[in-house]
Amino acid sequence: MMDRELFLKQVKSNVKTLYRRSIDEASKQQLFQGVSYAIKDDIINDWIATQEQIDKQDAKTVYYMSMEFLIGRLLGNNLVNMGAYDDAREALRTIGVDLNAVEDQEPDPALGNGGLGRLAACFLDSLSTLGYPAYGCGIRYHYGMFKQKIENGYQKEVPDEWIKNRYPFEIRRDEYETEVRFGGTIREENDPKTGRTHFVQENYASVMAVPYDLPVVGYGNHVVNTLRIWDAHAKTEFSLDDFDKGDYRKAVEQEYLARTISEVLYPNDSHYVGKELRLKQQYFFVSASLQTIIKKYKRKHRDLSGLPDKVVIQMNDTHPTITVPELMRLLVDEERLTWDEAWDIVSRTCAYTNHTIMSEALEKWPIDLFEKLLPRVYQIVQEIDKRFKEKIRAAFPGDEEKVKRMAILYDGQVRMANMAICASFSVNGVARLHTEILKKETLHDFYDLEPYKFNNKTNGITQRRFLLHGNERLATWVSSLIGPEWVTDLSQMEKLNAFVDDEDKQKEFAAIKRANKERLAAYILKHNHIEVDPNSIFDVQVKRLHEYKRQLLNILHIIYLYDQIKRNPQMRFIPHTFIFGAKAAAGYVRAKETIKLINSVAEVINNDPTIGGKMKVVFIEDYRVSNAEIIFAAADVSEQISTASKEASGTGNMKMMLNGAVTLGTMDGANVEIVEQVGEDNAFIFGLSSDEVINYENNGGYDPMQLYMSDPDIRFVLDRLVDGTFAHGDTETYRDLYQSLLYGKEHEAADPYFILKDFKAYDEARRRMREAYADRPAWVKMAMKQVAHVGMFSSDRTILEYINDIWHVDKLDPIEGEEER
Ligand code: NBG
Repeated sequence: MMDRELFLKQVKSNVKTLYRRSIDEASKQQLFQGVSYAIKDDIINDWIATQEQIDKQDAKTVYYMSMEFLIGRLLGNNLVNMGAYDDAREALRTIGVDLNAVEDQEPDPALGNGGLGRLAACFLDSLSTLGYPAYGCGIRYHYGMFKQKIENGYQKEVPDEWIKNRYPFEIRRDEYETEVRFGGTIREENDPKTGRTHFVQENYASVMAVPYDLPVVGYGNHVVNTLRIWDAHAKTEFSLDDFDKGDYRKAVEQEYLARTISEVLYPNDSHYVGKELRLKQQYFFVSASLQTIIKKYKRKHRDLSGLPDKVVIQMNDTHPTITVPELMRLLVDEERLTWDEAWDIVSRTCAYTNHTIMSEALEKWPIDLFEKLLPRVYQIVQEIDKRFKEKIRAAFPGDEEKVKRMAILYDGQVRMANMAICASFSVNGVARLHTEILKKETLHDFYDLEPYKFNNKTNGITQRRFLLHGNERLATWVSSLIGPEWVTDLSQMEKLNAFVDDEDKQKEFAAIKRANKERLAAYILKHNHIEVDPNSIFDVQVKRLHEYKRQLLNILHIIYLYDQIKRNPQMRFIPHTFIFGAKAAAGYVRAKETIKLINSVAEVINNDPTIGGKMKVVFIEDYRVSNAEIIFAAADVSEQISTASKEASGTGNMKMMLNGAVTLGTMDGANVEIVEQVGEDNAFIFGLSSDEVINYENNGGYDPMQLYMSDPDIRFVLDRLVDGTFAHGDTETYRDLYQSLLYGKEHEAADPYFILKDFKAYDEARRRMREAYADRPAWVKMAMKQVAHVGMFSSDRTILEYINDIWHVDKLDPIEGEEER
């Protein structure tokens, strides 16, 4: 319970000391800062208590290494988890301040692209809520994910300077500043103590890594873990020393390095770009984190062989895989362990999560670049590679093809996934189907060699943000029926099954959805100036824009439906609002063309008086965590239509389900498990199976041109791309999309994501969905069942599986709150 008087007093005093203003004079931003500092005070007390407890228990700790943490706004989330949201809102109301408006002042810390980064944030929330000691380790990008503006239908990227107004929840920890070294040369010298050769890096450029800590507040348990993000600083201001010695170039270089490393997040999702700066970012945050981990361990322990009992490092995709050789380097070069001693530690400490089978996302660094930037680390990679090849040869004598496929160094490249698997004691996929594909296809050789490493951890999401905070109406209603336990135990939701046939409850549920649809309609009216009908079906596809996610299939089908309505004005058709939200990587041309197409189709349809408002198409600008919460709460239909086998898991699918949206999708990623939970009758499934897709990919046999020739509907839709209908008469705007579906390119098959192949099945599924929606009570019941069966998709469940199967860390003893302390 919060002392409201005291809270208001603090807010007032903060505004006064920070800005020399009274509450009445304060701007909204100043109020946001004042309120945030007021609750930060409480957070810090719990934060200190938690860290003391970890220390006292000498508890084994999880280090979640990730280049991305898409945490989203913290004020509301922290208040919710501290159980202080209602009190804060009421207190502020008494002085005429609306908490929602204050929350809206917070920049959305977008230190991630999409699912992978958001998953990391959900995991931290669950770790704190479940009471396990953990650190998130990442980068303090000065510019996070860009802000998206739509101009003339095209995406425009605008820099997102999230720390411009100072970010109230972070704390700079100068005392943990750490040096990270790049480049230079390696000198070998004899170590008289051990008689072994010792390696010394010289003439390097160094950067200082300065950590900023963000609190990760657990729900109702006073546990506060740390998200530590590293910022790069120049070693000395412009080093006069070097300047005097005539090493002007190096001094400039170090200064430049420091300014660029933590500057900006690469805006690619499931698609890697082999830029040198990205490798620098990876080494930068990994080296700084590892150095601190070892220092911390050594405060209590002398024998490094015990490290795996106190530390477990989870590598979030291959991005932090440099952990493997860097930890070897620290143990061998700095701590003077033998290779075998060091390898034993590394391979009992590191675990790896794979998040995609898409080949363009697999990181491979050119050897020359790698060696030049990290000369000593490269020597270590060579040794790891050599020993790994010996191991493969011993297991599969004579199979040199296998050795080539599995090697870490091959064809002038360092293959990061191979190194991650070779060194990790655990390799996991993120949904059952995904893990099976890894074992059978993508990573089959590795599975053959060490099957015991492989395991599945189906993703999850935090219900604290995506229901309790994002959909207050539904959250309150659920608690009134089954009590509040679902907040920390989502399996409780199954109790809702007792109410799905209750007509009164159905009505209440429908009214809540309706109110949330009105909230989204208001948002759309304000931001898009489009009026949408809350009685219409809200059919939603929000996620990163990627060809494999097939937003193109969705919009092509909308073109088809639009034509149907125009041709048959009397056709019975429930008003339908198609809602998109998606950012495209800045350099991803085809993704950007798709955004333009969606906006152009929207413009034509929304302004066509002849269809009587039966259809509306809305592209929500700048899709991000904060507006996602509003969108999920209002969704009727959850579009999860990726080409089967391509979406490793998906997590938007779970967030929609949690908010009572029905899945319309392919048997891909976690959709498979969603359908299993909710039952086939309560989802609309269509399209090729992953086996069929993989079979076509391996053996050929799919010819989109033949579909185009034989199916008039498909031909009709495709021709609209190049007849100017959606481009003010211009026939070239969408030529590339058209070509990609029918002809492909030199190294690219035509329609590689099987859009035309699945078109008819998609049409059929959408028809079934519309018919189901027409039966209102049946639909509401189906929507209620989504919530009732969402239990397993909490990230709490996922984290408990990581703990039991991979991490083996113990829960902290209870942390006492301020009153008890
Ligand atoms: C993404 C997958 C998603 C998955 C998230 C989180 C990458 C590399 N992968 O399907 O595409 O839900 O990871 O696991 O971003």
